[in-house]
Amino acid sequence: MALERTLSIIKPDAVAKNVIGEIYARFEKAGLKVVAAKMKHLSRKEAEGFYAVHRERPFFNALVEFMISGPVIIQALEGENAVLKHRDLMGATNPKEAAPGTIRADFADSIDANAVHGSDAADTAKNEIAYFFAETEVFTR
Ligand code: RTP
Ligand code: MG
Repeated sequence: MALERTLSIIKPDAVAKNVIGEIYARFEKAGLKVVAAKMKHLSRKEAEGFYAVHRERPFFNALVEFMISGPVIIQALEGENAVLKHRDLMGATNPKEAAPGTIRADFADSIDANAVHGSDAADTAKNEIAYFFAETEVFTR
């Protein structure tokens, strides 16, 4: 299995709960390395652009409002099978359906405020990493 990268966001609810370190520890224990990272308060335009694929969905406006409600921590993670590994750590989109021990089961309150984002495939990961990071801001480790 080749090394892969994925884009991860610790959403405003989890930043507000002060569990950034606990979430990073889960990445590290699973063998995922942080190869890029920044804290940012997204503009409406940035959030709308990032979630453009969902713009026709009924939850789009609520999603954008939530993502700009406070600062987020954005990182690129690298490891074997990183996209799937990261999604396994996150758990199901709705925390009520997330498996015990997953980030969303432990830290998320609702399907809207669900603690984390993760890319859903290798090709979307590439685009999402480029959306937030210049090539010089992503490091080989
Ligand atoms: P994410 O993109 O944030 O990692 O989450 P995901 O892949 O698990 O879920 P996705 O289908 O991509 O949806 C993006 C975010 O929109 C919100 N959502 N709300 N009310 C709803 O039915 C609904 N469905 C999705 C969630 O906050 C989800 O993370
Ligand atoms: Mg998604």
